[in-house]
Amino acid sequence: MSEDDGRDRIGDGGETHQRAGGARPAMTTDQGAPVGDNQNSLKAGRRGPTLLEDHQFREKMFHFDHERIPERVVHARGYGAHGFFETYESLADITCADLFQRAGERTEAFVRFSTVAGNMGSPDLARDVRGFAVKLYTKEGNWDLVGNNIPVFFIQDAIKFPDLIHAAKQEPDRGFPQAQTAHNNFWDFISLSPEATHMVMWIMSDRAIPRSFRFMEGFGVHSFRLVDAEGRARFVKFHWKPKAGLQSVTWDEAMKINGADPDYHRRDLWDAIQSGAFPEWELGLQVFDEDFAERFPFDVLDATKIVPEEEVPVRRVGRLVLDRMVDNFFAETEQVAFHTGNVVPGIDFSEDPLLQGRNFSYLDTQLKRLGSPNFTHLPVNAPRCPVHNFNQDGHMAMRNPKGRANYEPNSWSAEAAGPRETGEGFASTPVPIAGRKERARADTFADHYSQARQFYRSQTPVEQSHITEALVFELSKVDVPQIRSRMLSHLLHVDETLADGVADGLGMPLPDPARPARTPDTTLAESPALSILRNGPDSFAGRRLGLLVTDGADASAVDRLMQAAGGMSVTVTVVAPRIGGVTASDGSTIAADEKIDGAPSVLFDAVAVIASEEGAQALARTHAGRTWLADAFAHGKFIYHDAGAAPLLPPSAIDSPDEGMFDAAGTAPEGFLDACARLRHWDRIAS
Ligand code: HDD
Repeated sequence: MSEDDGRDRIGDGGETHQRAGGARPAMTTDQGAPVGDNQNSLKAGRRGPTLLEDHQFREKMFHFDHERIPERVVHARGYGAHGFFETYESLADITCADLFQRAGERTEAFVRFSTVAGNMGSPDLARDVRGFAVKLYTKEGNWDLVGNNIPVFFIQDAIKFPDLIHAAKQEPDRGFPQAQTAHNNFWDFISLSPEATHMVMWIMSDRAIPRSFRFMEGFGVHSFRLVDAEGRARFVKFHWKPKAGLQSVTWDEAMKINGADPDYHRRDLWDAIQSGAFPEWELGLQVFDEDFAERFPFDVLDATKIVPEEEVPVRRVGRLVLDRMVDNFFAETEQVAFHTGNVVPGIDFSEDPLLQGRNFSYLDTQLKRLGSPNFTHLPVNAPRCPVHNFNQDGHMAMRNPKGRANYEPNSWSAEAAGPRETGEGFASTPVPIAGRKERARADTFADHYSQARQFYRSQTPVEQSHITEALVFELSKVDVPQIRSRMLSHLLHVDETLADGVADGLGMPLPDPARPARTPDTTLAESPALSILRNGPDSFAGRRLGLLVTDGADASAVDRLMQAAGGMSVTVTVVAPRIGGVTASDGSTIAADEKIDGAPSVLFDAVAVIASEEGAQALARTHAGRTWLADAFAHGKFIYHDAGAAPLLPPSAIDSPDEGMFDAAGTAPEGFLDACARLRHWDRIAS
């Protein structure tokens, strides 16, 4: 800063920073008055003090001081994008919902993905449920499908929700742990809530550590209703199926990714959309009638249960494409307000007590968070169809009724009278309801273990071992032995081998099994749809290859690999010892995207090393160099390397090379990338 004119300067040479002028609009205050100097407050003399009269400073600081709004009480950390939903074929036979009437119809969409427990600044790879909230701006109003990436929930009745969330978040006396369930309070609550056992299987599986939002499923969870033009209703469960297949990371990777890139999922979605690789999901419907609901051994109103896809197949009825990032994170992703109660004619609720409670909670929370009942006036929340009613006033009202009439009925002339009812809007399905007023749970909700067992037994052995390891990890952070033991007493009803494995991992004896509210059914058929590994991608497209290079690397080998990857829609990140890149064997420069210690191999789906022996030897003397391939090998990744890379290979890879290792001398890059579609060589790490 120079004393002579008080204007900001950069660089140590004292040169004035030349800001681009021309097309940039002139800066103004919020009142529109021009601002000539945005760097210096108004002072009495150059060395101050600052004058109270400085309205420009006062306005700027006032606005800054009020920038924050309360973060969401759950799902605080999220990331959103715009896109569209396209209907494949008319569904007029099952619903009169306008967006499903015409094949090819496109409906504008906004989606927000989130973690549940962590605060806004928590890392993306926490072991947690992911929110999958979709807003569809239909011609008959906004429909919000506020789902998760797991099709069941922890509790059956919304009255337990505050306790569940209190138990999952930081413990109140100490304010930690952040964004994790590995603590006493969570497992205390869970072990005292047997209804959570099915959900526990899901969150201890790799579903809770997805590789990307792009590679996870979404679920509406509850049974809803579809209603046709004649008023006939059928139950429906909603699914989002990622076209790119399912994929998760391993727990060791998750912990390391959280350090290396806490924004891993955000960055992934940003990169994909910005590069034009728009992620897609298909909307799937499981439609069933009252007869099926009666026959089905579980209550379809119980949100801790699924309807297996093998019993009611998922009909794919349209696709959701995310093709545009927000212009402003706060305005859109932070201010978007979802509400399960936002349904449109043709879609109705069921009596699920969890859904009923949600329908109350979401409006309430939006008022708290956004500060006014007028949050529907914000562009991201505003319907794209006309809105006419007599709701008025309130903070920040931008859409008040015009003219004299602000009530109904009125007898003003047609032009002045305002909107009228048509008799054709949303009609609740006239489900007959009878019963005594009581605080009770239906007997049909009493089976807490059968589907937990079905889920566990539907996993591949690798996935089963991950569930065991996750339970051991989490419960090892619980320092009250009785809580651990109580969890084991539930696991005994899920699967004895699982309970044995967890008890062994904890170094604890097995207790007696918990007394079940209903004897579990141990004969449920396995459901392959529940496994991630059985529902992986067809190709390596959309994935990221980490390519480590050193000085002296073979430029043509690098080029061949890059070409092959580009041809298969695989993104390559070039990692080098220095960000300035390396000098290849032919003297050319290979540009780097990342310096090695900022880009450990956990960030990539597969890795390759093209190096000179001297370059590799030098790198092997650093910690980042030594761990790069060692980690990739330990995580079961596919590895492509040339002869020069040898000093970087871990001893186990040299002693026992396996089918997940590809020597550039004997394999074309295309062959390696084809193999990568399997994502990992599980045999290497199967315990
Ligand atoms: Fe919820 C947010 C999904 C049960 C109360 N929920 C929220 C979000 C998602 C879900 C994805 C984030 C929306 C966004 O991105 O803005 N919630 C679920 C699912 C549930 C569920 C799939 C069970 C099937 N939720 C649930 C219950 C209650 C709530 C039982 C209360 C009775 N949820 C809320 C909330 C939140 C919320 C407090 C916090 C922020 C918000 O609504 O907008 O109202």
